[in-house]
Amino acid sequence: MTGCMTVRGFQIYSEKLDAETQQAMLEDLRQVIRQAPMFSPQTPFGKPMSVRMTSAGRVGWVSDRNGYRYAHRHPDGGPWPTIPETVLTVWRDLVSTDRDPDCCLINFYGEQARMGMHQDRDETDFSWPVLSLSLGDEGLFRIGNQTRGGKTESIWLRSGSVVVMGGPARLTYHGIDKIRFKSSSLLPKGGRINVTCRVVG
Ligand code: MD6
Ligand code: FE
Repeated sequence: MTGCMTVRGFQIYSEKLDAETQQAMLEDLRQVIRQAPMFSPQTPFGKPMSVRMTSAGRVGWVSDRNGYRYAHRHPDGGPWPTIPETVLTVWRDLVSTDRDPDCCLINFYGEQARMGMHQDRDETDFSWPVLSLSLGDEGLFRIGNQTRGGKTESIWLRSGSVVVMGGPARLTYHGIDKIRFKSSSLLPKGGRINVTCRVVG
């Protein structure tokens, strides 16, 4: 494991998870996806998002014509699976042993997927950081400011990279500009998985 660097208050651990841990986490996530299939959300404006997603935990993040929110059920009507132990282990190591996250959101990026600049602000409690885990192809992560616009800094997140977004950075704008398709061999068909854990409040 290499050290941690801080960019605009984001703590970035670029090789936090070793190959074995990544593989074990991937198997856990596949189990979650079998129970709660990935879906293609629409923005509140009716535009399809390019990432596919699902969740584990007490609540899951959903988006459709009714807006962005946390829901107690998958859009298909089923319950969300529990958060895998491999994910909780990282949360307990880097964030807290006092409280586990309420939601573990799983995003999948195919070759053309991206995520526009956004704040994570659908939670009611911003005192807890958001923990992000990346698996598979590299993603170009852009970090902005507390308000939309202004200068930004970008960093490639690799398979096994972990980011903690907390404290003054909790409401900083960020996004993924693109992925480097097939830069990793973890996912045989290519693509990138990002897992974010949150206390929703
Ligand atoms: C991604 N990540 O890496 C998108 N959010 O695919 C996020 O939106 C994110 O990395 C909150 C905290 C850390 C993150
Ligand atoms: Fe985010």
